[in-house]
Amino acid sequence: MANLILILGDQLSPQISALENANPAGDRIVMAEVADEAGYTNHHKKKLVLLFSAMRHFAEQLKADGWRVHYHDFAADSEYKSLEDVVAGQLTAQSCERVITTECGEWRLHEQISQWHTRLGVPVEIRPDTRFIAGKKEFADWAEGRKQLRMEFFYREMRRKTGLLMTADGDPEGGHWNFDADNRKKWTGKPAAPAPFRVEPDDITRQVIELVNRHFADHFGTTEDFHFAVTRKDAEAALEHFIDYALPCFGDYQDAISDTEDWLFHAILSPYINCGLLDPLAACEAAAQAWYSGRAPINAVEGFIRQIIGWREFVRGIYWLHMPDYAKENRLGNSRPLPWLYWTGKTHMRCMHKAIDATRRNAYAHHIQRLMVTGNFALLTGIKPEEICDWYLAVYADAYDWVELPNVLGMVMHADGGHLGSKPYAASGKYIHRMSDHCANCHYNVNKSTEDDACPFNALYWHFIDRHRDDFENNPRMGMMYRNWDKQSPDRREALLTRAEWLLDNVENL
Ligand code: FAD
Ligand code: DLZ
Repeated sequence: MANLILILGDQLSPQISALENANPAGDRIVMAEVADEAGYTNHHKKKLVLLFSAMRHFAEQLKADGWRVHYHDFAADSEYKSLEDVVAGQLTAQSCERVITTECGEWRLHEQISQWHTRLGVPVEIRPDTRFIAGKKEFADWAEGRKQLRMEFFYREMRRKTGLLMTADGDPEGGHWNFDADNRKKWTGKPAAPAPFRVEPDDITRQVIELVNRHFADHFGTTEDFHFAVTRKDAEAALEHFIDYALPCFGDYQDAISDTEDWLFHAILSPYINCGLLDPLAACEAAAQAWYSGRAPINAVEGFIRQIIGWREFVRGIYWLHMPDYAKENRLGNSRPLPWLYWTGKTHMRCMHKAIDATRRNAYAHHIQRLMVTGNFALLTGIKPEEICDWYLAVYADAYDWVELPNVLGMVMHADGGHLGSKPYAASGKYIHRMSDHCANCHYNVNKSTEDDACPFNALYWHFIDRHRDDFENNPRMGMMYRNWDKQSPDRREALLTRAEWLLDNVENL
């Protein structure tokens, strides 16, 4: 029986479960660039180039390895608009009797594929995505009966399961599970941040850049200076580059923000890990090896591994545990539309401008920019979760619903009531000042709160605290904030709230 094997744009791994036990001589692989997937959000142009080029390279590799591959190139006037259209067309053309695929990462597409057996009239086998360390059921079993789900405890399970940074006696290497306390240094320019890994576009990538510039001209961002890896070999070289040049300082400066450096000591591996070019476990094993051989300190290596087998696995677990209702959560009752400045970066707030401008140029901003700058601003100004989620889904090369949604709706917006953090990550300008050198170059003064030139984050922070008293006053981790707020004089509180109201009324012109 010949099978039609569908490989999605974020499943570019020869180990993908859909290919297990497949027969290169009889089965047919389908991969497709289609308008529905390229257009369900305003994907950054570099994300489109990355995916289409990586898909094309992967298809070429499969063919070279002896597979029969039907690859559907994007064409604006194609009659095949959706993955279903392409699969239906190939079922007829190839007289295959069954579709095999690996579970996809988005509820939207998952719902569609779940209906295919009736819509297409053939059996559709959906296999688990074994690139993740914890299966969906495993996470649900772990979550079952727990009053609160905390990443840290889940992470320890994942350490035990993988054996990463574990001693033979079953203890964490270095005597602690977590070295985060060492990971909060401000970066003052030294040591110099390494140049990011670069791959110059080959013929395939250049063709895709042309295609994206022609057909997706109105999408966010730019294709200029595209230098992402688009093959497994180059993604593995990017991992080596990170281990050699950035990992040693990754921990120390993990929370730092720079006015001049876009990438600092971050891995810049999420675009590859998420689309299948790089195996997450292999990345962790390479980092662990760097510690065992004395090439990187434990706070860096543990921090990196925690991001992948802890946070990354945890957010995926939360997504599948709570979808589809999760996407509709708005526990803080936000109603503000997304300010246009998120698309233009036109604002005098230096940190916001820099984070959005880097996002526009690179389809990348590091975690603290996403969380404490653009995220913090969205939280404090009360932007509708669905609108800020759609922005994050569009603008980053690593964005897929399963990972973006819990990070934004949960971690940033606290709209799910706190699955991703026991308190919101709300912060005033002081935090940004402590972790970055933006404020010295900013139009606003971070040391002021109520004046016309005061940093907007300051008054907005207190407005957030004040308006959400009912939500957070009894949260043990927020009590101090409320005591600090209540200690201020009525005149001072009034002035802060008046300034914040003005900022909220003028949010488009800050
Ligand atoms: P590093 O900082 O070097 O971290 C190493 C790796 O850890 C990353 O490559 C990534 O695979 C993993 N990782 C770290 N933090 C997280 C996390 N919170 N969730 C999942 N994986 C994590 N990550 C995405 O992959 N896609 C997204 O769409 C996405 N959206 C985000 C939105 C917001 C508001 C926030 C606060 C975070 C988001 N993240 C997302 C998590 C994180 O910011 C990115 O994974 C990270 O910035 C990617 O860059 P890097 O490879 O240099 O990561
Ligand atoms: C994100 C994306 C884009 C932009 N284009 C395609 C595509 O043309 N074909 C495809 O198979 N996948 C694409 N993807 C990824 C999917 O939209 C979807 O996000 C993931 O497959 C979910 O796991």
